[in-house]
Amino acid sequence: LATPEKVLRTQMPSYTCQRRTPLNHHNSTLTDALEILARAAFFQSSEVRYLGFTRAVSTLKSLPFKLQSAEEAKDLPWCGGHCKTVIQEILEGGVCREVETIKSNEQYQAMQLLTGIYGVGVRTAERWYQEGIRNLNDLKNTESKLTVEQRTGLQYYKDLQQPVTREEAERVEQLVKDALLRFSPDVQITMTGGFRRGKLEGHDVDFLITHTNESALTGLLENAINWLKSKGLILYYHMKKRKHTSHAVSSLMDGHETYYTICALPSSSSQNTDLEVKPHNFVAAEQMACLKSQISKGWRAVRVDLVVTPHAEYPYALLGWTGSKHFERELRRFSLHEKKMSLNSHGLYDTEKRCYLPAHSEEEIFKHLGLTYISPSDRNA
Ligand code: DCP
Ligand code: MG
Repeated sequence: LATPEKVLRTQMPSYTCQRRTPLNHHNSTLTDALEILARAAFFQSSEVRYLGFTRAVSTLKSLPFKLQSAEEAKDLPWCGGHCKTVIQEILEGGVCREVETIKSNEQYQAMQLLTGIYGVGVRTAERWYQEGIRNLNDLKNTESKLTVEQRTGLQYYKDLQQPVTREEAERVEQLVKDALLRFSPDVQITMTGGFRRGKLEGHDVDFLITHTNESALTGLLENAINWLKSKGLILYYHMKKRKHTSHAVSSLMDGHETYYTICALPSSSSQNTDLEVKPHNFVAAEQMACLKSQISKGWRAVRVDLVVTPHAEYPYALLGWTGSKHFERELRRFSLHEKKMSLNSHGLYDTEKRCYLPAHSEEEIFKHLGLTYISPSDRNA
């Protein structure tokens, strides 16, 4: 007779967006190992292997109990083949040789370090590695070749490596609200990303900004950023307007304005430190020296992403920016393959009926897709 666990294993839906993935789960030894294999595949630009490992990780995170044997893994979606071997080795011997080899591999370690710098992607890190760059010190000699973004990433490296706590995220939220409400009292500001999913820390803080009156959004974020800058609270920013998308529902805004910033978050205990933070020149050569320590200045650098969305697209933007990345990827894959609908952060397009499906809430989007609603805290895939 099938045990309840066996039933759960054999009936686990294949798409991540069809099931709940809580923050805390029962198989972290396995997922930690598989995540290293996924990252190594990502560094090698092997999309297929990256997705294979990532899907196995997401399945194990959804499992409401601890997996006992590799035999059980064969019932689970995406946990066969290579993943099953890894699972077996770990469950039987505690470690996986392949994972241990990767962890001690020089190129893996260098890629991990270099891609950890703000503004450095896999291709840049790979090129640097081929040029002999192994650590931050090696980068000093090539400083003139770095982009402004990368130089800023180096400058605040230590601060940006340090996870942002929920308490810090809430203080960032207060700063962002102070700045925006100054220019528009009815603006709506929502913290998205990992913190909306209940994470206790993150690598940045993400916000979504909207207003029922679309014209109130014009220039709003720019004004708020300039105000924060005048207070010395912005160390760096760049703005990206997303390329024109056929999904845009709004007539005034053809893409979401996104500001990628690094803020100087004043320490909680110090008072009026915001006025003492000096304006920063990102390009000065001697700034490499700042790498040594960013601590005990009364503030820390925090990455903050700010996105403006027209009100009509807000539920789609909220769903798109809450993540996790893998949950989003699976939602889009499910929409297209199972429902012939194209989903992004602007809207949902039914390719058979040839129409956009408006929504007033995230719940309504799940309904359009014929999916059971999954709350943000269960989207930690
Ligand atoms: N996002 C996405 N695809 C991208 C970038 C972002 O789907 N290429 C969405 C999903 C992410 C969310 O935006 O969850 C926020 O992006 P982050 O990179 O900040 O991811 P998290 O907030 O989930 O992680 P962290 O807690 O480390 O910040
Ligand atoms: Mg985030």
